[in-house]
Amino acid sequence: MVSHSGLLTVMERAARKAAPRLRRDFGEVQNLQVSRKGPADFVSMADKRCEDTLVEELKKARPDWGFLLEEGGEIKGNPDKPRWIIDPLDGTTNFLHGIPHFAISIAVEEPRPGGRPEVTSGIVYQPITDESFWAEKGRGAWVQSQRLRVSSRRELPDALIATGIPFLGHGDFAQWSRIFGAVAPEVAGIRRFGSAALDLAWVAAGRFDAFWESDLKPWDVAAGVLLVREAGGFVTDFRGGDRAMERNEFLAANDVLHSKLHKLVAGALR
Ligand code: 2AM
Ligand code: CA
Repeated sequence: MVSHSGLLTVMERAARKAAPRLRRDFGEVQNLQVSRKGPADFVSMADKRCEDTLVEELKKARPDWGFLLEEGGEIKGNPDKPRWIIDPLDGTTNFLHGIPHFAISIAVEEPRPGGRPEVTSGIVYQPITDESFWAEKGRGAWVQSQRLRVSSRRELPDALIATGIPFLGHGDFAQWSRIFGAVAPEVAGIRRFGSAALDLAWVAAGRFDAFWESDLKPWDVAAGVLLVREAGGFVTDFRGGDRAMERNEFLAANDVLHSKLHKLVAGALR
């Protein structure tokens, strides 16, 4: 058993404050599926409303911190203080189609004088299952009060792997196809569930053995990457280097599978 820090309590409280409305809106989306215009505008409003609630709650607790928001962009705060990185609804396409697989992601990024800022706390909250995946740097990854560890599977034929597939002109189809072509024949299965934040949380929880995706945004991955690392996993770029954020390539797994996968992926991209 472990208890959160005060900061994590603030983050979880904000997510839980925004969640009931999101759940209600999700119920409404299911009714709107049949309307001619569909629920697209309604979903953008639900997304924005959720973000507004999160910002309001977090501002109350840390008035001088800035924000990086999926919907609202950047809100400057005191540059010497941390900032919040928020995705109010990761898995929007699922939400829009009435598929109950989406999450709120909140991360804290701390400035490092003379260096890259660093994510030190993160939460991925799934409003439908009421699961709260959280991590703090140096204090491990958890779901509610249960410690998370990445899976201990070591063999590719046992590994279930999550990915994100390029869509609607976004992303590099040729690159994704090459990686898929190299990985899929070697592993137990590939899944595309549509929320990068939950994919990473599920790698941390050992549900998925690995994850790869490129062309993500900081708010999709800020909390999830910390979760995987604090659960004992590796997150790198596709060449196995430590520039996942800069190259916008994410390969996450336990140490053994990570080294096997990164060889396959690097081979495919040669
Ligand atoms: P979003 O749900 O917040 O938009 C999955 O591939 C990741 O890509 C998700 O984290 C998702 O974040 C993002 N994404 C953005 N637009 C997408 C789309 N049209 N289809 C699938 N994923 C999308
Ligand atoms: Ca997102």
